[in-house]
Amino acid sequence: MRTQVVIVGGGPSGMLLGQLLHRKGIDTVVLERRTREHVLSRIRAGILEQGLVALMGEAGVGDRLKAESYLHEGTLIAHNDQMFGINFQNLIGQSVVLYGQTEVTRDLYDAREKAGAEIVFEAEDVSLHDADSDAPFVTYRKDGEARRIDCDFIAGCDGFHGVSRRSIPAAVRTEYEKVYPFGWLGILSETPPVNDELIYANSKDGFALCSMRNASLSRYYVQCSLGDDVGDWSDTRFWDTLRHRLPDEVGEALVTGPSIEKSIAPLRSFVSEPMRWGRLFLCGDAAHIVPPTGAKGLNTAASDVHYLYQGLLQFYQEKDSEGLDRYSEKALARVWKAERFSWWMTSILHRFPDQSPFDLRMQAAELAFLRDSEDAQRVMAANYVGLPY
Ligand code: RFL
Ligand code: PHB
Repeated sequence: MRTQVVIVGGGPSGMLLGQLLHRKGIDTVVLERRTREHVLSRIRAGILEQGLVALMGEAGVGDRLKAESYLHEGTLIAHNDQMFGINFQNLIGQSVVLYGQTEVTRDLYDAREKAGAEIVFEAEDVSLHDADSDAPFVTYRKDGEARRIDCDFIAGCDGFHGVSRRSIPAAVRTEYEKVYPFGWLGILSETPPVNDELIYANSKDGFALCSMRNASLSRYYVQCSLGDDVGDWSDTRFWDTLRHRLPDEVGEALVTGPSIEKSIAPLRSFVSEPMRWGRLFLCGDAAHIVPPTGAKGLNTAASDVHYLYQGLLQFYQEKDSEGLDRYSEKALARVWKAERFSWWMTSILHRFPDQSPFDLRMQAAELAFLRDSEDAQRVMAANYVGLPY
């Protein structure tokens, strides 16, 4: 079998790229290791930048997002018992929207199915071959049967644990990594959110985040120890910990209930350079990871997709490879800024095991400066709503 672009990974980046290309008549096959149900059971990002919203519109899947997403004009930041707001709309005239990654992916699956474009779920042993030649191909197994797809290009959209990045010879890659000494425990509960806006809280016992999915579905996170297991965290322990880390007035307003999902994610900053090797292009978590504190993971995956989509269009429509040749450079320039912002948000909002009294004062001064300086708030707002593509 032959196609123009093989997309490895049917997460949000692979599906968005596939849909954008399909609308321009460029043929793709998506190979996804898991089932559709499994991918849609993963609860991840919630905040979308306008760039991603616009791309969803361009991919023809913007209607439900437009109707059901929630506009967030700002955010709240708490430090111990004090809380202040940052209004992105007033500061820079832009906002973000809240629409879960699960819904983004569901809309893209539905659109691909409607278009009749090919997606192979439960594709096993996906291997990339001759990606640095003019004739790359991908092999995999489906229902025990070996299959091969020849193609022009391979898009590696298979996440941090995927096969694509590892197909680039180690001598070609440079990896940058920072592993944080804590994780996030997240729960989903069918309770009304404690506030209309998100609350990022730095308390003496650690970080907490109040987020949501809709008026009756809340998403909350607390900083936890690296060795913690979900089984260590009863719902009661979670709610007590969360309430304790929020300013009193917020904690008192918190409505608790049974969790319907509970998971732990380690926090990591990671970048692998370059993002292109021959005819293989990496997108999203396959090439980089950010700690979720800045809500940048999914949004940075989307900007990669934008650059790769533009490069492929230029190649197929104008026979010009300039966009593809510059893909890695353009994507990485934006990736590193998202890495910096996510690292900064993480460093000012969490408690670190080895923090000295001096470090704590630095954190307090950063937060006081952010509270008091409109210039500092404008910088934060520009990064949070998303830097231009
Ligand atoms: P994904 O979503 O990981 O999708 C990759 C897909 O590739 C498949 N796959 C393979 N398919 C074929 N062959 C193989 N060998 C394969 N190996 C893997 C996988 O099954 C999967 O379906 O990457 P993508 O598309 O780049 O999207 C990136 C986003 O998912 C990610 O940046 C964010 O979700 C990060 N992230 C969060 N970001 C936020 O902004 N806010 C959050 O609250 C947030 N929480 C999270 C997160 C990431 C997590 N991970 C990766 C464990 C919580 C977690 C737990
Ligand atoms: C979420 O709603 O899951 C969420 C929101 C903001 C973040 C991280 C996660 O920074």
